[in-house]
Amino acid sequence: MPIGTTITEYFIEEQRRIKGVSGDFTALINDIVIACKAISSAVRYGSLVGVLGAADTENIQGETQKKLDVISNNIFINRNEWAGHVAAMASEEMADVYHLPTQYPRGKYLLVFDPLDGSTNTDVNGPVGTIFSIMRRPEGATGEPTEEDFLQSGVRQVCAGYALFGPSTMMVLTTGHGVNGFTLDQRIGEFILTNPNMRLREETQDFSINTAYMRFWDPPVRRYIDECLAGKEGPRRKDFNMRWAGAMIADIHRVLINGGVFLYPTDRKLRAKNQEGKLRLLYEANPMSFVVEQAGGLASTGTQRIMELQPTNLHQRCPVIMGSKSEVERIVSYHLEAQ
Ligand code: AHM
Ligand code: MG
Repeated sequence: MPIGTTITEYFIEEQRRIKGVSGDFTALINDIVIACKAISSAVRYGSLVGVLGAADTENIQGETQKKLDVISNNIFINRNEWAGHVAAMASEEMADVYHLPTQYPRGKYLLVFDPLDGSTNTDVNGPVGTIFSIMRRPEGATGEPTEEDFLQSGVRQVCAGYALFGPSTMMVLTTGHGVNGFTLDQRIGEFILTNPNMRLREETQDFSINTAYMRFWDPPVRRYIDECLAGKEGPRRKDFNMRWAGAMIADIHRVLINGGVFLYPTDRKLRAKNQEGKLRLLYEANPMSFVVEQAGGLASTGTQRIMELQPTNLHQRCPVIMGSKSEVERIVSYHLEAQ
């Protein structure tokens, strides 16, 4: 049986189309792909290799880390620190910028990642994934990269994507020219292009939000969900479905395939803790926004385009509303009307 287009082949072809490139970017993607395969393997073997459960440590957000959070973070670091393509890295699991060991050359890219999004799902054999975003180090910056260098808005991302560890392992990514999905063929250990040029469906009746927080929501979010729940008898004149995997990566992947909207909005409870949202801007909201927008969707806080937010710190949070264009536009219009 012929092997389809591998992810390496895809990026080498892409590289050939751009004159005078060094190949650094293609090599970096290659290391990210290997890291995702290694994380996929650790996730897949679960209890058999003793990687489930808590790690007895907390991350910068005060969340108890899972063993797999720590393992995945280490895999991502080890795979990407040696080759000379990145200048520094940052992740959900590390308080500060990760500076490369002195023996390794510094490259021109900054890499941010959430090594295992939705990691509470590991204990129940639910879907989890890795999210990453690549930026260029600002022009003229010298010495070791600082936090400041990472504080770039999402529109400056060079590439972003995710690996989803579900019944099959997939990588979905964009370099700003559409979105492509690859499925890991476990028989040969290669990601094969299975979902070229992914586009978000316009017509939709799915929404994805944790309704346990309904009593804390702001009126525009409440209005949107109430109208969905009213179904055929309500102003939308159709019935909706609700889905919540508990891992943003799985919920947004479903939105990419089936259409719909994913919301993790700000609410009264989060604001009382001085949080603008739950999800983190640099390594969760921005990369997923880049993918969704490149597939023809929209990503907003309710009042602002996520990718235009100016980050002020590495672990900043923001409200997230993303998915099919018309649904996000509707929710944004409800926010504008409420102002
Ligand atoms: P994590 O990066 O620590 O796993 O947290 C992010 C996850 C998202 O994947 C998911 O959408 C959300 O947290 C679920 O939160 P909640 O438990 O409040 O529904
Ligand atoms: Mg996460």
